[in-house]
Amino acid sequence: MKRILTGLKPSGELTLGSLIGGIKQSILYQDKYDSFIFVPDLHAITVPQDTVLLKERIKKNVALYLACGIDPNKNTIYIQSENLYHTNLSWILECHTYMGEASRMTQYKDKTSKGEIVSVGLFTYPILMAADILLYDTLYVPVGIDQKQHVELARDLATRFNNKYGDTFIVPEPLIPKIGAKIMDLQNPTKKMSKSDGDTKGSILLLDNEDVIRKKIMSAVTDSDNKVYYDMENKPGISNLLTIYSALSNKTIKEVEELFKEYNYGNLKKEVANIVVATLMDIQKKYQEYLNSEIIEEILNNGNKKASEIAKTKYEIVAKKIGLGRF
Ligand code: ATP
Ligand code: LTN
Repeated sequence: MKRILTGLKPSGELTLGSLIGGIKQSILYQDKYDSFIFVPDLHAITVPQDTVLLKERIKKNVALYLACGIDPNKNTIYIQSENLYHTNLSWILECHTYMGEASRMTQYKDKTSKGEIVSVGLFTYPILMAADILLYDTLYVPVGIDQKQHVELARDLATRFNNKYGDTFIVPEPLIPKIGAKIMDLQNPTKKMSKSDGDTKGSILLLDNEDVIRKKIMSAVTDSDNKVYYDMENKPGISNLLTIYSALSNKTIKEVEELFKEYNYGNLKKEVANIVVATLMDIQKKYQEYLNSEIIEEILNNGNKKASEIAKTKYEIVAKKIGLGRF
C-alpha cells in the first residue's frame, strides 16, 4: 500500500494554517493510503525552546492530531526523537548533500539574510526532514507550499542515493492542497500565518477561545474597495478570508465568491468567523477529551514500536550498501 507521511513541529501553538495546509490533507487520504503522522520535536529545537513548554506541546500536538480527525486506527503516530534512526539516516544524507544545495533552502537563507544568528541544526534541518520521509518508503508528503522545497530536496537525495548505491529509496512527492497551500497572516496578508514569529495577532491558534477568534477575524486587514471577490495580488486580505472559508466549507473559491458577492466586508468577516469558530470549537472539545485520557500513551507506544521496526530495517539496508559497521 502506498504510504503518506507528515509531521507538525511542536515549536508553538498549531494554527489554522497548520490544520488546512498539513493535517486536513492527511485526514483526507487516511482511508486510501498507509498513513504516518509524527511529532518532529528534533526540528523544533533548531531554534531555542523552553524545556517545559516543549514537553507539553509534544503531547498537545498528538491530542490535536486526534481531535482534528486523525484516526489512530488508520495512522501510525509517533515522536521523532524517540526513534534514533531519524538522526542516523540524517547524518548519512548530510554526507551526500552539497553545501550549495543546503544553502539554497529558504528558511536558512531568509534568517541569515536578516542578519539573524542561526544554529547549524537550522541549516541542516531540511536533510533531517528528508530522512524522516525516506526512512519509511513514503510516496506522498502532505505539506503547505512553504515545505515544497524541502520535499524536493528529499527527492534529489533519494535519486542521488539510488543512482550511486542501487534502488534503495522511494522518490517522494509533495501533496500540496489546491486551496489553502498558504494561509496568510490576518494582520499582514502578504506573509504566511505562523505560530512561531512572536506576534500571534494575525494567527488563529487551534486552541484560541471563541472571543479571541472572532476579534482576530473581525480586525483582519483588508482593503478599501468593499467588493468581495478573489484577487490574491490586489486584495490579499479578502482573498485570504475567502480561502479560509473555502477550505473549511469544502466549497470552491468560485462558489464562495458567488455566496458572498453581495456582502460587505463586515458581514463576510462574520461568516468567516462563524465557520472558524464552529470548526475549532468542535476540535477543542475533542482535544480536551483526548488530553485527559490515557489513550495518547498507548497510541504513541504502538506507533513508536511500529515506526522503529520499519526505520531499523531501512537503516540497516542503507548502512550495508554504504559499508558501515558490520551490517
Ligand atoms: P511556523 O508556523 O512556525 O512557521 P511551520 O509551518 O514551519 O511553522 P509546522 O507547524 O511544522 O511548521 O507546519 C506544519 C504543516 O502545516 C506544514 O506542512 C506547513 O507547510 C503547513 N502550514 C503551516 N502554516 C501554514 C499556513 N499558514 N498555510 C498553509 N499551510 C501551513
Ligand atoms: N519541516 C517541517 C516539519 C516536518 C515534516 C517532516 C513535514 C519535519 N519532518 C516530514 C513533512 C514530512 C516544517 O517545518 N513544517
